[in-house]
Amino acid sequence: MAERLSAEARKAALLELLPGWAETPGREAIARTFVFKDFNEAFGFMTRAALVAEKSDHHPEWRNVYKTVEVVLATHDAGGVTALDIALAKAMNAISRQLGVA
Ligand code: H2B
Repeated sequence: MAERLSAEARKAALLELLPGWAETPGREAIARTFVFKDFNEAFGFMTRAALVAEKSDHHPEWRNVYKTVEVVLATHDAGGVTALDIALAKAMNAISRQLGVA
């Protein structure tokens, strides 16, 4: 199983995920809100991210309202943030950039 990152390791990893990702207050998790052009792009992002998530057997907590997608990443089996969350966050950043989000 992936190792839960220490607070220091989490902070260091977050620096590589800028802009956008931050610690979730009161919980060992990281979060980012993506805002797209419209629902079509938001759902396109979710579709592509879902394929990455399923392939790696690591799944996001997320919520979509129209063109906004709120994502929280944590490794439930480990009770915190692991390299799996950092990898999924990086993949989501890359997908969002391809869709024109900074
Ligand atoms: N996703 C996330 N975010 N955390 C997990 O601990 C997790 C998961 N565990 N997806 C996986 C599925 C596990 O339940 C299966 C059995 O591999």
